[in-house]
Amino acid sequence: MPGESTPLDRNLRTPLTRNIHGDAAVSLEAYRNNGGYLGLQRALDMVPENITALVQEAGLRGRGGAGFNTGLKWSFVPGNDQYSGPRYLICNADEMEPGAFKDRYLLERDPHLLIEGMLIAASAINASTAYIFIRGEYHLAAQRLSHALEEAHRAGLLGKRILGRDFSLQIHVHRSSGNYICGEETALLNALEGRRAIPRTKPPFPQVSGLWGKPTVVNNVETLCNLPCLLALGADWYRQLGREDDAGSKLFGVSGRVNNPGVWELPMGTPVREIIENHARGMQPGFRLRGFLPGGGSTDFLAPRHLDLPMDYDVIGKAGSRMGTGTLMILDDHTCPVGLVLNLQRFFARESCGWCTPCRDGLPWVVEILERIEAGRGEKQDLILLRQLARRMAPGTTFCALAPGAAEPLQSSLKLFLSDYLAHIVQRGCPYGHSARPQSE
Ligand code: L3W
Repeated sequence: MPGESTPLDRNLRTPLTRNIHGDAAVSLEAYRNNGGYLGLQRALDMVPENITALVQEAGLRGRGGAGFNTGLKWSFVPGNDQYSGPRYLICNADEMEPGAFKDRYLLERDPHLLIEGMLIAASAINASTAYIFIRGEYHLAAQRLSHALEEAHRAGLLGKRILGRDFSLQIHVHRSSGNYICGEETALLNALEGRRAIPRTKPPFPQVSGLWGKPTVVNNVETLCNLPCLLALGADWYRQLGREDDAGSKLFGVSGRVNNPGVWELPMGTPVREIIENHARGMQPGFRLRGFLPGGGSTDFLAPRHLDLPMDYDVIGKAGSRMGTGTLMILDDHTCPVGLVLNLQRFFARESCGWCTPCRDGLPWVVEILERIEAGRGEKQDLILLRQLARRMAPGTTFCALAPGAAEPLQSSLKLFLSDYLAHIVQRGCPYGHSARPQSE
């Protein structure tokens, strides 16, 4: 039984990956033998409001990209004194941000960590039904999750009267049909209800009116995976894991021309340089770093002068970008920045749900202009047009963050790599020897 779990060590620095030692999924037995389900036991000894207060005090911020305080989000769900109907918990496992591969790591290798995290979150918001909305292409993760859910059911950790308490939870796995927009929380709700996946107006926020109009919390995989150890070891322990203002540890990833691309659990606030040099083992021989996207494809480029910044939500925000998913994409000196931005814009244009004009019409227009520039048919006027289009996709012009996110690498590349754009126009071709084929060819 979980009551027999070994207590967790307060010196633990890697609560997210402590069970992971290879490619295989951690079994329920191995999970329990390493302190699994102690966090749930602690949560079930608390009143729901106190779980929420503890998580808020710990400073856990949403790991999906926005960094909203998790406990604060839960606190908006109406309590039993205000509302007696159903409440829902949804795990957003629709990981599709370009360059992001952190949630898949947790889903495939330690599914019980997520299940325990969901049990804790559900007990805090009084939900008895939960969904894992998982990216359609994540076949192995869905298979391993389903197996882990069966194991948990058989062990009495899911279903009715969990651990003999007045708490029940069913978790359903919903496989997405595979569209980036489904990861936006309100489009996700529409998709789950069987509707067209378009974002809803906020407010009302899902915490008040979500799935089928009922109070709903949508949390990212990594966010939920933070909960078991946070509950077991407390808010003070959790806060001191971070090196700067932000609390906890974080999965940071690196892709690009580095020697060791991958994903690692490190203290929140680890400097960018340390992630790239110590963990990704630096740039490949003959390649120099020209810039990086700190948190996936929908963040602003930062420059080499930003390498000593800590990966901390507010610090990266003040530097003019966002920490987003914490998965860095590196631009090297042999890769055409215009081509890289074009590749990202093609993705965002293709994934637009078509609901808002700046996104539906603006993004294909951006793609057309970038293709022209990359193919050596661009004019200086095109740069003015690109800046105008980026401004028209600013936050507040659309229902969701897709187009504003797409505008970030575009606008920042026009500042940081302007000379590259100009070289394409003046030389009538890509200085890196790339040639952009229109998508239609
Ligand atoms: C109550 C308020 N709740 C905000 C809640 C809201 C949501 C969370 C974050 O986009 C970002 C986006 C992508 N009262 C509230 C409130 N909330 N204000 O807080 O909300 P928000 O609107 O700041 O962000 P969002 O629309 O959820 C998330 C960026 O993440 N991103 C994308 C990642 C993509 C994936 C993926 O593929 N799965 O992770 C990367 O940077 O651009 O900016 O729950 O309800 N006043």
